Amino acid sequence: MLTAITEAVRDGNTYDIAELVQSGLDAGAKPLDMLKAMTDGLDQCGKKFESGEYFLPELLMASDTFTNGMQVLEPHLGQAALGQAGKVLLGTVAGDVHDIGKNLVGFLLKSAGFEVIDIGTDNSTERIVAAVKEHQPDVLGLSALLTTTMLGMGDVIKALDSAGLRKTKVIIGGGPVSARFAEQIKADAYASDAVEGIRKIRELIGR
Ligand code: B1M
Repeated sequence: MLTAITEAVRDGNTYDIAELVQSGLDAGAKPLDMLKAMTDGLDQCGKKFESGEYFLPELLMASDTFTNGMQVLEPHLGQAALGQAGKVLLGTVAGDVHDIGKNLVGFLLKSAGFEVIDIGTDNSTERIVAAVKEHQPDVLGLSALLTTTMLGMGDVIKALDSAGLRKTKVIIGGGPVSARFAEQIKADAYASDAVEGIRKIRELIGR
């Protein structure tokens, strides 16, 4: 059944995914295993895109399928008392519309009791700095999936420094970024996946 879920996301089967996820839940599958099966589908779709077997429409269909599946799965990922764990502002940097990883981090943070302010995708440095000023989050989480857009993360950190806003800690994540890159741009933390992201955010806040 997990394989069927992975294949449905990979092949952009937007129609059957909700039923597949519901059947998995009914059969007692663990929600986190189903989440992994869905993200594996996106990964496989990405590899096929890279090898030239799939094209942009297939990427879009896979992404829509993932979103449809999440609508069924999200309520089962658990919910702790909202806002008690801390406040996190999330967004992707300028030029980047990939939001599935960011959304996943957001889902898990909310489930763990964090207040999440999601400013969406393709945010200019100025917009991110203004949002930090307005919301005063404990942590700013930035996501980038392109080797070109990841450079915008460094710009955001420099701008936060200049505005005297580094009381807010910065964590970065996304396919092309790494712990080394985080160090280079002076981010406070890097996470390779959403679960590690939640752990690192907890460490940054010290709660
Ligand atoms: Co695009 N895309 N895409 N894409 N896409 C990639 C990223 C790519 C690797 C595909 C490939 O070539 N193999 C490639 C990037 C190459 C590069 O720069 N090195 C690529 C490209 C080239 C492009 C376009 C340029 C294609 C084109 O137009 N020719 C274009 C750019 C658009 C733009 O942003 N300006 C584009 C467009 C798209 C779609 C819109 C079609 C769609 C995105 C839809 C959406 O997000 N709403 C899409 C998709 C779906 C993908 C792939 C297939 C899947 C990405 C994904 O959602 N993965 C991707 C290939 C791949 O990644 N294998 C690909 C699942 C998600 C859960 O993983 O976001 O990495 P990810 O998040 C992970 C971790 O990175 C981490 O946690 C998550 C796991 O738990 N994480 C964080 C992420 N953010 C975090 C933040 C944290 C902590 C952890 O703290 C704050």
